[in-house]
Amino acid sequence: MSHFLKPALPALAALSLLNACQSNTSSSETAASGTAADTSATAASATGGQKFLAKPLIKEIYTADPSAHVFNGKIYIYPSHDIETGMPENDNGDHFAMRDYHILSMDSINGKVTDHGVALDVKDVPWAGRQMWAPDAAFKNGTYYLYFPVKDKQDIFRIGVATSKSPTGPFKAEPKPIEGSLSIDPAVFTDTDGKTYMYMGGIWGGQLQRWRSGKYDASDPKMQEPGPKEKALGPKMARLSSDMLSFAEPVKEIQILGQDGKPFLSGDNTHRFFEGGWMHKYNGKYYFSYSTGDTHLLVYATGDSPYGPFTYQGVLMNPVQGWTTHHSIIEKDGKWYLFYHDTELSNKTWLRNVKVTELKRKPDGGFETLNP
Ligand code: FUB
Repeated sequence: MSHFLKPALPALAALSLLNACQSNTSSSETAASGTAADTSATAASATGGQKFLAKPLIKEIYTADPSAHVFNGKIYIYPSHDIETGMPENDNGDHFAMRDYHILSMDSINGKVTDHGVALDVKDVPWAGRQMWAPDAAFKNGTYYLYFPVKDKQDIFRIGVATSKSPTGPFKAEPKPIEGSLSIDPAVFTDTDGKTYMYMGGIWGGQLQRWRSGKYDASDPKMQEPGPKEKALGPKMARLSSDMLSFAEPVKEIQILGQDGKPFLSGDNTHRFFEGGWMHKYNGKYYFSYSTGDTHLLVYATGDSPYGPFTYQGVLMNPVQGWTTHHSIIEKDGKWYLFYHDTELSNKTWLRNVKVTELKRKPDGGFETLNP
């Protein structure tokens, strides 16, 4: 079954079934400032009779995969910039043929959204071939870092890094991808002790299964996934060096376990990791959240260390309109928010729009499930 050829509306069927500079640690551990948020940005939106939990943050361009951060009290969103290229839909996701990144900002959750224009173009990345997918960003020692997955000239996804003195760029790319990086969807998390980690990976079009032997395998990708009764592939991670441009240690796989303490099997596609990982910390616990891909859920698991293992806890959000689902989580002014995307504006799975909605924590720190 293809990664990207499924109908664009699985969501509706499934629904009926069912620190000043680092934003993804809780405010008890890092300072957050800014104006009080109200709730209008999370107000329901309606298109063609359909009701949505929130409205698109901008309508002028298509945006997806929003990695949100609070830098110096302001919200910055690092999304993919979806475009129509006419590429036919296929198993590799060739129709997600993005060529640049635009960064969005807002002073508060309901503030005006500013599009800061092109922050990095694929033509300015010396090693890049095609497809600029979901990026993330970090701030350290006066420099902003944009981490981005793009296929190299051999059509292998690698993760690059680009730097700027401004959170909105323009960013200058390093001449080579991060050594040892692979696959897609970098998510960068700085812990309260100042150590920074990158989580990465995505199966199918994201190529994670091609790295099972430790080396990239260009043969038929359908032969590379574990069988349904085998252990599922986990996301990868590594600590970043203090220069933020390289890994300080070999890339390793993290374990996601069921409540029974056993790793998920590859055939368990309502629980196993697919793509779009995100890490945040709350009350000393590490929350790793991710997309289940072909079952279109955003789910979360918790652990006691940034290295895991992580134990599955539940569903953050039921399927959105559109095949892909990808998110980030930030705290702003004492409230927690989920940034995500759907296809409300286009109803085309490769032309998405980013949204934000408030998350509700349960007394145990977990989340109530949202219906988008
Ligand atoms: O935007 C392209 C890909 O689609 C992302 O890398 C995935 O997370 C999915 O959203």
